[in-house]
Amino acid sequence: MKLNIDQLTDFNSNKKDLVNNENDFLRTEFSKKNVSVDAIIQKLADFQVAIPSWALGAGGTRFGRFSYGGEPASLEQKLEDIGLIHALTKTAGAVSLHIPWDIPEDVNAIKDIALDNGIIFDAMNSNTFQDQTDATESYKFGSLNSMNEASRQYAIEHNKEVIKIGEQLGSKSLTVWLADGANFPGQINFQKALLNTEDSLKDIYSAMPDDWKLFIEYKPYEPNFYSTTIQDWGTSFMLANACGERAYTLVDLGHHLPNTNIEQIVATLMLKGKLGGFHFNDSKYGDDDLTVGSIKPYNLFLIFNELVYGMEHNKNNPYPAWMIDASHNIKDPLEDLIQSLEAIMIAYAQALLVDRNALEVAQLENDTVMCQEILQDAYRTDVRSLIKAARIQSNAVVDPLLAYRTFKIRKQLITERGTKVMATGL
Ligand code: PSV
Ligand code: MN
Ligand code: MN
Repeated sequence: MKLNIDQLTDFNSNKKDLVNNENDFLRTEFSKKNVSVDAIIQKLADFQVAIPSWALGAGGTRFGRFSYGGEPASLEQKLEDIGLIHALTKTAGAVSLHIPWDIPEDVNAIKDIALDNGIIFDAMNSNTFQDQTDATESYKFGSLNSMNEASRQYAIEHNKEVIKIGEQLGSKSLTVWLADGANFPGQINFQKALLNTEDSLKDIYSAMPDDWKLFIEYKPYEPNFYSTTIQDWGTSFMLANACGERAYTLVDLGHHLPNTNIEQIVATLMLKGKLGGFHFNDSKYGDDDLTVGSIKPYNLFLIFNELVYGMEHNKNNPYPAWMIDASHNIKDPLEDLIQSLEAIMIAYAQALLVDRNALEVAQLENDTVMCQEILQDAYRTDVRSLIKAARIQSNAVVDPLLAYRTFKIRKQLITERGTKVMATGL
């Protein structure tokens, strides 16, 4: 199904004045602090986040999956679903594919659907964390870190294959996340595992076209519960440096031990020009992949505060590749993604509102109280009217969730597709 522009425009009519009035108040308040609300609205309108192909069906846990109905059964349908979210929000103009879950059968047809929906192909994801039915080598005891030369080579070749598919689609980056590690002490030799990983990544890096980037994702545990070879940002950073200039660290918000200061990791990586990719989600305990902003919104704001600072000051850092890496087993996946996009935009808008000149003065004067006040002044501002204004500017709808429900999109998808469970994915 596809939404037409008239439907969307009708939905916005009579909301424009209200949004404008709300923003007039913010305009006056923040101009006193030399913060331009209109420049912020433009930045919000430009912001695009990739949707991963695996987030469009109801997620599962190892205890089961509950289908939502109307879920996409093919890559074509997944792109159509992203197209719907993008039409409503104008913030989801990219897809991140997982190979082999989403190998395009007809590359040109897939490119046409993406183009038609205003979607570009962001980072490609390789999958060496599970054996496929036709696999001739196993990843049971590791992939790029494996002591088994044949498994290692098989995983390297898979990544090179992913690059080739990505090239055909117009992607410009590869994300490597490895489940490689050990479940028990003594199971692997840490040093050899790390060296193998480094050699394998260098091999993959050398197979990338010159205008491609490599993103190396880290994660402290799961599925291995004793050790993970790329367990933290330091290991990822070291490997990225070993690979070369176009290799970067990827931060996934769920890939930290509780209470880790993620905003400081962001600042450090951006200072060194090595923050390449970013996966949004939220968590209470581990890699919970919950809706962005559902648990720790202040933390998300503090992280965005560093991202905004880095984007303004660290010109050596590339513009990060943003992706939502969240999926849940009880929510409508499209509503979940709309909520995540909303939370991302809110945190971004609040971070853009920070009075950076005043903050610098307060920091120089060691006025700790004022430093906190300045950050919280931005965090406590209701920025939803700025996001609505950005949406009006880019022909999205002011309230995407309400529109999704009003247009009865899920019901229409169920009528079109039935109650099928998604073909591939988590
Ligand atoms: C692993 O937990 C991860 O965060 C990686 O980004 C994967 O690509 C994704 O989730 C899906 O398994
Ligand atoms: Mn991730
Ligand atoms: Mn994860």
